[in-house]
Amino acid sequence: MRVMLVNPRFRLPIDTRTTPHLGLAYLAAVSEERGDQVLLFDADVEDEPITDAVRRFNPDIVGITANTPQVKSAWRTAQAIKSVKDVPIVVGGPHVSVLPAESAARPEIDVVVRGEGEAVWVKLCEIVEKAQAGNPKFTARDLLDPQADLLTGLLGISYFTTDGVEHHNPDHPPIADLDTLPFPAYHVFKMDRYTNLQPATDAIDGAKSFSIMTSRGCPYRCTFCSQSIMPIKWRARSPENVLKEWEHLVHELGAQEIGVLDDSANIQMQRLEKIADLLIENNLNHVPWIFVNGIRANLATKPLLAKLKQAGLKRTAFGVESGDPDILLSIDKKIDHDTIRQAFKNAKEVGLETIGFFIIGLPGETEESMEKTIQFACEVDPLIANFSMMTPYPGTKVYEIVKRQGRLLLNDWEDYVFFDGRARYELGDMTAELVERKWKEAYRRFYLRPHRIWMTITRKDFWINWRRTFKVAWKTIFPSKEKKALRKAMEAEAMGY
Ligand code: B12
Ligand code: SF4
Repeated sequence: MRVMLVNPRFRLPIDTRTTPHLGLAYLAAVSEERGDQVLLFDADVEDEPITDAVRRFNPDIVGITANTPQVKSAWRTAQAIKSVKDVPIVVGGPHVSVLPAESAARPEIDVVVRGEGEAVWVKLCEIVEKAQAGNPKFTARDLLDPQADLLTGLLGISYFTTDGVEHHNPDHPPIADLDTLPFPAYHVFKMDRYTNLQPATDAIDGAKSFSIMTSRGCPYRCTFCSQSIMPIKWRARSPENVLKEWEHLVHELGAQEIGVLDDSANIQMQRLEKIADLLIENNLNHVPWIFVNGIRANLATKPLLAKLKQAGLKRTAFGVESGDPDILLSIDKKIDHDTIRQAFKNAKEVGLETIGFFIIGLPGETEESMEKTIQFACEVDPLIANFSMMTPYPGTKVYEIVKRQGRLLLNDWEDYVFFDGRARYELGDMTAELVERKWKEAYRRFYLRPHRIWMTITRKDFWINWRRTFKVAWKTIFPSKEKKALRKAMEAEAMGY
């Protein structure tokens, strides 16, 4: 079968790096395992309009991914595809998993896949393939025909049959053994068009960077986090399976740096230690790698971090979120400030670079609590402090709180990005003015301390990358009207197909 997988165009309103989509890389891999021919269309790096690609490739099924700010672009992309061919169009990803009916109800979308996608995608392709074999004129409408009843038994999907009836089949069980998955199919991407994931190495832009996920899910449920996409049960790949992919990335794909994307990689410390041992034993520790997301601070012991450093780990992040003990308690992070202090201390003592993730504007915040967050950031003093303004994503507890008691200031999914310097909601005495002021202040006060300025300008990365750093800093602290213009440009481009 000819399978087309699409990452719809969505550029962040800052000059960010682009990276191949890992979820689509997995879907491409399971499709190839089935024997399908795969065309990966990443609109962020393609030159041709998607309509040309559809005409040329003539897909039998199309899968589009969508997180929240991307979902409207996914719909526009689906419309463009349908204007060329009435092929079954399937959407998946974090946003549609939480709000499946919204997308399933759209005429240009045929099926929504909720949650982890590989197993459901394979079964759906089998259904479409079988139906097409029996009917050479098969279209998307035939897939949704209530008489044909093709989709009833498939778990994990939502759709509307052509008689207008809404269907939400029960969830598909999570993949029990992640080692059974093939490695992500990076060869279907135009790899030379991606810049690196994060500047993990001093080579910066142009370094061959790959992502890896060694575990899926997270057993915690912080009130602000969109974890609903993955099952609550944390599942891990075996260290041996991780090693095999690591070898593949370094020896066959020439990885110069690796970003580990796990939500909580260190839930089982022994497993991580074993991975580190294997990387050392197999001489893979010369390739620097980073934890892109936070690892749990309560499980970041000094011996573990020292072993990881020896295995090539260059930088680790910790989700701190708030400097205020009551706020920290209220977001169910299940951690305290002394544990976080200790984790930063451990990381620095073994020579790791650190990133701290902080949130300004959590429900219940006051000027004092935000002040404590800024002070705590300065105290633990990571190499990189990332302050986000609280964005209530659908499916999170914060979203429910804001909807019930607050005033949501966002009315377009495309506004659900972090970088535009505008508060997303007001709640009680917490005004947008206060959140925006403290957010800007957080960046200014953290980065404009004399020792930080000195530290920044004496780093090699800074001088290699100084234009971009200034641009991002300028836009962060002094946001412009750029985002609106960017959205208009994107829409205009999409309408022109
Ligand atoms: C790496 C990452 C990034 C990277 C790269 C994103 C990318 N293109 O992959 C960067 C740094 C660019 C990024 C940016 C953002 N991210 Co991000 N990111 C992640 C992270 C940590 C890992 C993504 C990943 O590779 N997952 C592993 C793969 C296997 O899972 P997956 O991509 O979800 O795909 C699976 C399923 O979703 C499903 N699926 C997905 N698509 C499709 C399509 C079809 C057809 C089917 C059948 C199935 C299917 O099947 C896949 C395989 O199981 C996730 C957290 C997480 N654990 O997923 C957050 C996450 C996806 N990001 C999130 C957010 C909010 C953002 C930003 C909006 C933040 C911002 N800056 O404003 C931006 C948006 C950027 C953009 N242009 O769209 C949220 C999304 C919430 C939401 N409701 O949309 C997440 C879930 C984090 C969180 N816990 O809150 N992100
Ligand atoms: S913030 Fe981190 S620890 Fe909390 S639920 Fe999300 S991934 Fe898990």
